[in-house]
Amino acid sequence: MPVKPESYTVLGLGDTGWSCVQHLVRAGHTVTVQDDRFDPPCLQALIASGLDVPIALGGVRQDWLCDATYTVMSPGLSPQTAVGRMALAHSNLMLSELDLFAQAVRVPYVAVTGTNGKSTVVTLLGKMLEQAGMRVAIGGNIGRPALSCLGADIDCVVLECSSFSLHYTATFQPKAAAILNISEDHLVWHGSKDAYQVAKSKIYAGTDYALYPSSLPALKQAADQAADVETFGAEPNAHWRIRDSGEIEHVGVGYLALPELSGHMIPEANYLASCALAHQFGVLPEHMRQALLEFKGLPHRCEVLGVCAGVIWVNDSKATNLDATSMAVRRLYTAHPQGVVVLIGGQLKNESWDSTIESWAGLDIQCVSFGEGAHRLHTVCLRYGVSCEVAQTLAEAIPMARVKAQPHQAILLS
Ligand code: UMA
Repeated sequence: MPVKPESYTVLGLGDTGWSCVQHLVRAGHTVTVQDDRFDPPCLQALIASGLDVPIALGGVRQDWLCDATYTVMSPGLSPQTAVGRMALAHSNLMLSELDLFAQAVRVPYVAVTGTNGKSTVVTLLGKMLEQAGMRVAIGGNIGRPALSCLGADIDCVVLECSSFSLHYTATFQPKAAAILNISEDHLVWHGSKDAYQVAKSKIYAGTDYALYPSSLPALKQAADQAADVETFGAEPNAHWRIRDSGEIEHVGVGYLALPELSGHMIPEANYLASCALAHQFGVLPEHMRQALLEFKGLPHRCEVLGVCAGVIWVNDSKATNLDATSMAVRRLYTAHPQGVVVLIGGQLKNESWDSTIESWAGLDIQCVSFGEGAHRLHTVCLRYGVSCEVAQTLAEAIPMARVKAQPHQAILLS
């Protein structure tokens, strides 16, 4: 069916904005693009493409916002910024890249969001669907714009959705949608935790199947928009849960014996969410099991690097927020109660580490802090009696951690 040409202005010329521009031009629409930076990342690609698309740089043009039927917002653009406020005030209709994807896609798609574990779940889910013989494209926040999943010879699309991109969606309707967890993150972008949760909950608008953690009943109302709603987690009433025996059960019935997994320390909730979503696509338990067996985890996400002098080294450097670090330490300490040395630091977000570090007090957990946040973390450790040494850099911190760790203990790079 031919598409009626419309006028769009795309805000932001990063990966997402550039992907939107190409998609809209290809579809025959009138497009302008603007970025308040003077040298946005995809400017050279746009120039080299020779596409006849007017560009405004170093600011945003009110007349272009008013003239366009649609403003497509890049995910990095917070509504709290001057550009975001201006777009809000002068746009006719605001859209996300996910809406353009939803309008163009011709195969079913599944959407996954959450503060932590999104990339792991979309990757594992993709592998389960592939085991079942489906041709799958994976995209979104994982590093490949959703629109780049179009056009390929595929049977379904799995999208990692950030709260940023969901915030601007208007017409996104996945076949199945999941929120994995919600903890404080991106509060500056959204303005408040409530606004963050509202943005995440938009994933359920228009979906057939909504999945949420049994530990977060506050999501029930949003999830109930879907015809079919399920929960996953450790709570006894969860539709998808893991029995003490290690077997995954679905609505009280044994479903899949979780195989012995190695090479990574992924939270079990991520397995449950992947199985629940794959089930919606008719994937059989044996295919899920095979995918689980072959899945080695993602690089730098609770990745077991190896054992050296009896000490196990785990790289979780992709942890982007305090909750992810806290979860990784908890899991590693459960597996290695002999003791854990945590390398923490780098640039800290504006979060309070107090309750996390306080929860390590009295346990065999020691820290080496490094980089910009090293002294702030050292102060918090002192406050709760957690041993902490300060290093200037990560390179300096690694041998310090090696000296602290005893055989059978673990070192976590967070
Ligand atoms: N920006 C400006 N002015 C503009 C437009 C953007 O200053 O006019 C800034 C933004 O504030 C931001 C940066 O440019 O700091 C990038 O923004 P963008 O929207 O152009 O980003 P893209 O290059 O399109 O990359 C985005 C995602 N980035 C963000 O959401 C910030 C990528 O996720 C994603 O992989 C990519 O689309 C493809 O889908 C990255 C990310 O950090 C990994 N995501 C956050 C996270 O995971 O925590 C949500």
